Amino acid sequence: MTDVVQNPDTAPTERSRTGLSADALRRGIIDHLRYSIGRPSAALKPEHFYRATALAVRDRMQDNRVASTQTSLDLGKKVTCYLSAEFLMGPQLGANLLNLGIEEATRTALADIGLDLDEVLACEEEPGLGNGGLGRLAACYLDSLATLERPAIGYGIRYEFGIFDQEIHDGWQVEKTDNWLANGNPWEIAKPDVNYLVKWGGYAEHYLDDAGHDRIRWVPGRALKGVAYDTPIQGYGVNTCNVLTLWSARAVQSFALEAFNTGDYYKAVEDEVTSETVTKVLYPNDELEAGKHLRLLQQYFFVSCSLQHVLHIVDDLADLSVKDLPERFALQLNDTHPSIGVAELMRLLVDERQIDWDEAWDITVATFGYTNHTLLPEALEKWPLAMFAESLPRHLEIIYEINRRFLDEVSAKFPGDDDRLRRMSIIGEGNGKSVRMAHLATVGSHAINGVAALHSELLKSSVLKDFYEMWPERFSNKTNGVTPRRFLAMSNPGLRELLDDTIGDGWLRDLGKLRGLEAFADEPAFRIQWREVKRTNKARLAEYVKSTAGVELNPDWLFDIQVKRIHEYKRQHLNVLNIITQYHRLKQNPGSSQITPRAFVFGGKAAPGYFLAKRIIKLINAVGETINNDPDVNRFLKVAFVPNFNVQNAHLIYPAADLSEQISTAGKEASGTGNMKFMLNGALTIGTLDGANVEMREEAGAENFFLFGLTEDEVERVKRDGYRPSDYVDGNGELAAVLDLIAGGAFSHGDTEVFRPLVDNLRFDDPFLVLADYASYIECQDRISAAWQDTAAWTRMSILNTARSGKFSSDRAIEEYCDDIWNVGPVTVTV
Ligand code: 26Q
Repeated sequence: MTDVVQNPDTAPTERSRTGLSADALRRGIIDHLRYSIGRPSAALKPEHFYRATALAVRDRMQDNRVASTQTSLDLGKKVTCYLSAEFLMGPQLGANLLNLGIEEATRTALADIGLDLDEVLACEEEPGLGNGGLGRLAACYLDSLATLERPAIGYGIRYEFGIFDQEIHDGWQVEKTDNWLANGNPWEIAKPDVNYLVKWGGYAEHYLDDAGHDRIRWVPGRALKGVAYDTPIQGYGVNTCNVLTLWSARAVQSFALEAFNTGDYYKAVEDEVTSETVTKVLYPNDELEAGKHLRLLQQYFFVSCSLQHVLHIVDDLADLSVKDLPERFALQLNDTHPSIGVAELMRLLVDERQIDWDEAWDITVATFGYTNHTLLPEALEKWPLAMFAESLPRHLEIIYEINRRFLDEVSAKFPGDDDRLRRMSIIGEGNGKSVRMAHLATVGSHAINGVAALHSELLKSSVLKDFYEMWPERFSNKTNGVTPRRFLAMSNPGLRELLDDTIGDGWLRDLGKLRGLEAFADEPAFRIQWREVKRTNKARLAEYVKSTAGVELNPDWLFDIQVKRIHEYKRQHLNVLNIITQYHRLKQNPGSSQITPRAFVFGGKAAPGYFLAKRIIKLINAVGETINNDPDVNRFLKVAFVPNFNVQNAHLIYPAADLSEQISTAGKEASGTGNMKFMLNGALTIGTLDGANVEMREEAGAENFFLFGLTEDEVERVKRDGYRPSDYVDGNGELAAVLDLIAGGAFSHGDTEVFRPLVDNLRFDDPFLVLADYASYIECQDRISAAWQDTAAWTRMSILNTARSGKFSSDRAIEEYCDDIWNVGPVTVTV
């Protein structure tokens, strides 16, 4: 007979490194406090408890991590490599607890030693290694790849300083360096033995090889070393744990040694200092090509390390040769930032492995895919030829050869069309020659995609039109998505619980299941619960806004939110024009109590050198100061600018919105992903027919979406016909009055200079048609104010928005990439 009553002294307990119970976690945390932190109890601070907890959680992913790589190698499965200059990961502890299924156990473990999980979570310094949408998309895609059990490696740059911290001083943005590594990073594991030499500079020379063939040899001038830092990427509810490998630049010892031997010790140290600047800081100019030498080096550096790593894996596997590369690895280019990879892979194959050009080219094209994220001409990467030649002379030769063969192909298909050759060339003429990275990425990839249906169509009809005509079969759309784990389950615990109770928890892995909510949209009792969740979230945000922006918001008001990078095309200033219009109406008609009370919340960083964007931030704060302190209006309107919008505070912001502002000029926002995060959390959208808004409206139903503004076709037509913003001012007294208020110093203590550049820009240029869309926007906002009065109807629309947001899961997006572009299937990992 088996003894079911075990002796407590000999009962097997879970190991403190791997056990998932509260008891094992508690022992794991205490163990790390003692052996990894190593301080006496009295000296332990909150960040030490965070660090010990993070290390204990990291331990619990290690077996999965090792087994995941082992399984895909053993089974010969294809691996996706996502090459991205940015990964905006956000805080890791909460996400890992959720994906491992140990949130409650960890809460209990910490409570047992007198700690509160929420306080521990708040200690994490987030890795802000990205500017905005593109970097956050990469992070959502890593979460989905792991959750869908697809073997994957994210490759990027370990910036020592991520996106700057934004402070607001006197209404102006002030940038502070982001020292995210100051207290160490418990999630990464340094792999000093995984390192590669990256050479640059020097010159390329011709020589005759042993067989008498003319070959080209690169004699580089300088070198540095890339060292791998690995972060585990745990899937939700599965054993799959992929990896994010970020490269950090180091000086090459042997180079330094030479200087040391000749007695130039200081020169050696200096070299070290300059080498390490390559991964020092993230460039904060999104959507504006900067053309900086160091940026090109950053791109080449991380791509070269990543490709060398991939080829190293191939070499290590007995049954593989580089010819199998397309069968075993998919290399995805997240925009053009890593597109030097096309030339680098050719160099590694042709120069370093003596593969014949044609075969190397077939391998390259079959392996690379390219995702475009922008149509804005000023954002398309172009490197001045002279700069390129100085840094990467051999790569330039390779690009010339790629271009020569490519243009031969174009000529064969379109004989005599010289204009087409000039348009398609990888080398751009005019205004000084340059290397056009979007052309290089397109020519070097078998699959090219845009990030929303409209954007993918515009790609084919505008910037990549000629390429589409050449290879129509290479083009497709992959509408962006966001991870429901982080952007619903983790950040909106109230809604998570309500969903679980109402439709079960299947939505976490299959977001389409949210459709089950539609059946409850008309139930009064459910609507009350829905509103309670939203109100709690609004109270939570109000508290945060009070403590960071000093503005008090009433959770019963309509929360109208626009958070995203500050950019003219995103039109935060159009939002401000509405606020001033409402202000003006109240001032004109002080007795009015008809107005719907609204809290306008903004957040977002401006590129430090973007003059107008910085003035838009100042304007928001100036208007806020005036309105918030005016007793005539502050009973109906409040304006708050949340400083330092990042992933951490985004967790508080999206769940608290009633209304999401997605008001870009049609045709300019490639997709948007914040729009999806708001919809998922039950906000209604006021938006143009731009980016993914088009598909969100299709899913939600036109009656549950507030549409305004010109369409992309109309925008183009208005511009073609000679847009005159002054016509719109002359034809609209309210608009004229609003612009006069700003220009006349109503929000700047009489100062008529500070906002002049903004107002003049709108009156005389207005490149993003703010004034053309003004009347339509105001009319739409008035409809929204009226709709808010019918609480039941509003709640119904809110429920239906969440219910119909399933398409916008990054799981759906990643499945499409896996099926149509990467050809990678799931791999079950057993531990
Ligand atoms: C380029 C050269 C030099 C320095 C910086 C840059 C740079 C850096 C970041 C250029 C662009 C970016 C980021 C672009 C970005 O975030 N684009 C957004 O991508 C999202 C994901 O697809 C879309 O949803 C947004 O519509 C798009 O604006």
